[in-house]
Amino acid sequence: MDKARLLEFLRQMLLIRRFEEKSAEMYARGKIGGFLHLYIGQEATGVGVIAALRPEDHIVTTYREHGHALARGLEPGAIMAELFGKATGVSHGKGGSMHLFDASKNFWGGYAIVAGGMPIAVGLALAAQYRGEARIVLNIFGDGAVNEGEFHEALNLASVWKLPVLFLCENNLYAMGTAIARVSAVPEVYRRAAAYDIPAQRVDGQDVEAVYEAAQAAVEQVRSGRGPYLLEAVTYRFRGHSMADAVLYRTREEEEQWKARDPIELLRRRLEKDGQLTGPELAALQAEAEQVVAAAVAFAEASPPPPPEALYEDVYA
Ligand SMILES: Cc1ncc(C[n+]2csc(CCOP(=O)(O)OP(=O)(O)O)c2C)c(N)n1
Ligand SMILES: [Mg+2]
Repeated sequence: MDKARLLEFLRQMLLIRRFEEKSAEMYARGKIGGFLHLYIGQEATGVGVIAALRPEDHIVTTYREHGHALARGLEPGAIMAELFGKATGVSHGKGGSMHLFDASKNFWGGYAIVAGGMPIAVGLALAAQYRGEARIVLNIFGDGAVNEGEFHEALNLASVWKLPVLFLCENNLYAMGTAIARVSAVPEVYRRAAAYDIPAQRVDGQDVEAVYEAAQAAVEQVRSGRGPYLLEAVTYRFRGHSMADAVLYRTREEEEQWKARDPIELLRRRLEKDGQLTGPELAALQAEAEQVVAAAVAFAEASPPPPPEALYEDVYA
């Protein structure tokens, strides 16, 4: 894979990591209200898959979506302002962390209901097929979604109608405090696709190159009109489910094992070993992430809250 692409992956992952660390800090300082679910540890998954899309493709995702939004190119300042509940936020300050939205980027949110985005993704795919558009839909969900009725309804309908959906399960092994193996008879999510005659693959979600390559193949299949595909990326969230989670349901040893496979470190080491990344280049990327996030916070701080009359705006369309 060429150096420019790998450096771009590193740049995006560093930005997401810094954005999330700063979000945690802003939450602790009372600047961000409501829920806050961090993407730290899972960066390679979103970055690798979203890089395989075209701008006209749709994305429907979950509440753990800051990284997806950044990888899609939503404005970092407008995302941070949304977390702060400000009028300049991507959802005008009325969505918050779980409801990032940008129609100009075909980024249709941010769903707080587990599996709730799946039927909507299938609907967007049906619209694209009906209108003869070449675009596809990326639908991102967690391992917690796979025992919801909507998962099965969405996969079945997408397969019956050969709809252009790439289902991406970010399997981080836990749904809140519940380990997937405790609640799923078939904990390998990709195997479930066979029940709906959907081709599927499992990929190492910590390896951005592997994710990108798997996503490219999956996207090609979906775009060709042969119907949906299910990609399962096995990954790990390094922090709690949300900021309110003391993480009492897994061992510190398990966490350390996964942190040894930090997606950013894996890519950094690979690039350095191949002589494709120098110390000053890395420092420049880190400084850029720091600067972009600092500017995003300054923008969010300086922005006004939505005025009271905005309560009645954007309610019905
Ligand atoms: C239908 C529904 N049931 C329960 C919840 C409460 N809830 C919020 S997040 C979550 C866990 C989902 O885990 P997963 O899909 O694996 O995503 P992750 O948080 O690991 O990214 C649950 C049960 C919800 N939001 N929606
Ligand atoms: Mg999960």
